[in-house]
Amino acid sequence: MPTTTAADPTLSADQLAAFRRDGVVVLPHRFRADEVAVMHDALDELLAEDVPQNIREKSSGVVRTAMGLHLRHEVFARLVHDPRLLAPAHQVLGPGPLYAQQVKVNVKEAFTGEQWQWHYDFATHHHEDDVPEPLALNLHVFLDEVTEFNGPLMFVRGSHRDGPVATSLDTVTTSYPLWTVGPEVVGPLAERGGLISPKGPAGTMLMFGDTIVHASPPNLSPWPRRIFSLIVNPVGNRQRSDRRADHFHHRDLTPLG
Ligand SMILES: O=C(O)CCC(=O)C(=O)O
Repeated sequence: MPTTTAADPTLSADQLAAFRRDGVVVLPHRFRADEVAVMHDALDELLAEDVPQNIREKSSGVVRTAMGLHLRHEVFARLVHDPRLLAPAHQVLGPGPLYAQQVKVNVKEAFTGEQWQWHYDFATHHHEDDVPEPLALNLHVFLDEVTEFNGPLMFVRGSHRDGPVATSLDTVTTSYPLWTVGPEVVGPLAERGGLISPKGPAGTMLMFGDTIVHASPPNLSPWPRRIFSLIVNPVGNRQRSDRRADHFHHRDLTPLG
């Protein structure tokens, strides 16, 4: 059944309150099924490419993350300007210019998709790219139905309000080095706030901030779980180090929208 797209892409007062309270807001039916199908086709083309922007799982060699997508396909070049993604981000960050910091799909293929350890995004943005403040927002769009079986994200509710917590660099567990948060920190935060694991049909959108602690388990199911992710950052909060490749943190600060 076709899904509907809200004419007004701004968040309601309740949705904004949920974002501020929990650190993540879930927006079902944000993109229509036909739009998601077009993204799927574009992604299939990109996943077939043998390029450094396609980062592969350590064990199986299948693509784990396909990056730099707005520079690789017109479908994603258009998507990063979509008001359904950007309007909620501007509600939180204000009207100032935002740039596309990172544009990717986390693939998590059936049977082989590996875990993402507990982390929050700002630890990487700060340690690797010298981003000054935890202002960036991560805007997800489910390209497949996300269920309890195919490796959904888990968020520690309210952990964004504790500010950046302690991290350490893990270069061993998966093919994607991450500044991770240890069990001694996650445990008490999760006991206090609980976990949220957003599920829903393809076309669902999530928005979460730079300091919320999150993770996802492996996908042992027979169903893939592909999620588009656009990280936006205010131009005034741009990176001060370019030591990572462009697809990890784009240098083009042209405002979106
Ligand atoms: O795709 C996942 O399961 C994890 C994604 C994630 O941690 C992120 O986008 O920051």
